[in-house]
Amino acid sequence: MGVVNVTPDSFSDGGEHADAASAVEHGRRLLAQGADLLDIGGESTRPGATRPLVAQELDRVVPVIEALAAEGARVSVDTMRAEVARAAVAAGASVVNDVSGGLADPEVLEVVAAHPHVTYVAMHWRAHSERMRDFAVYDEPGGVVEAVRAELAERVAAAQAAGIDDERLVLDPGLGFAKNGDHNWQLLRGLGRVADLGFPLLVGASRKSFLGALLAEGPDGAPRPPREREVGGHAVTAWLAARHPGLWGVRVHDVRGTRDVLAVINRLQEEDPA
Ligand code: PMM
Repeated sequence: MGVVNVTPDSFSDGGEHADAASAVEHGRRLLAQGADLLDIGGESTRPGATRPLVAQELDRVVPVIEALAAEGARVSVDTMRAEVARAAVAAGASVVNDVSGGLADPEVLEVVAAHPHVTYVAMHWRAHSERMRDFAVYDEPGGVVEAVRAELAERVAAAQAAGIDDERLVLDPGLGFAKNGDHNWQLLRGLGRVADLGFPLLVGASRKSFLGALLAEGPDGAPRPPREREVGGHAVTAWLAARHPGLWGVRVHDVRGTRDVLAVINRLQEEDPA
């Protein structure tokens, strides 16, 4: 899944593709590099971000989805809003990627239920970006892994209750969302517990700050800037692909590098000829 953020303020690529024409161009480039799916988003979920108006979000994503879907691309919309999900599906999106798993706007689940060809990605989330740091507390037994597993199971139940079939559900542990660096590493190590819920998984590690913190360098220990975290992200992809062969997807900025990683892992996993 290649990321196309049509936002002025995303932490990872903010402002790079803020107008429709450059976002469409970027989407085409990611497709040429081998993306199976393009994730189009109009709301930055960077920690501390304030939300765009619904009309702004619609203006950002709908023309980009329309253009790329018309060219045959498989498109996902990254939104927490029913109104945006509805317009995105009408414009040709076949995946709704809801980082709140239906918590921010429960009507999203109804929109997805009403369109039986649409896949729903439910991510683990606790609060909007401006407050999510306050929710990075996992004191229960089993820590972050068991909490994410249990809270995603609740989102599955909500999706099922709204009428979304299990075959259309994908779960995402939500790296960086109400999680500190240690939580992210623990979640990656414990992902098998989330996989045990029995749904395909999507993971978004690309350019996130836990990689920037790990790869900090220089005398002041400054975090590595987002665009220089790609190799770290690729290491996560390699590790996931080797340990979780049934992984549904990775949400990444560098599609070409990710394709290279997957080609190598897949080749290594081939049986030797007898
Ligand atoms: N991360 C971001 C945005 N959307 N969606 C899913 N399903 N999983 C993620 O981890 C995720 C997401 C934030 O990253 P960005 O600013 O690079 O888009």
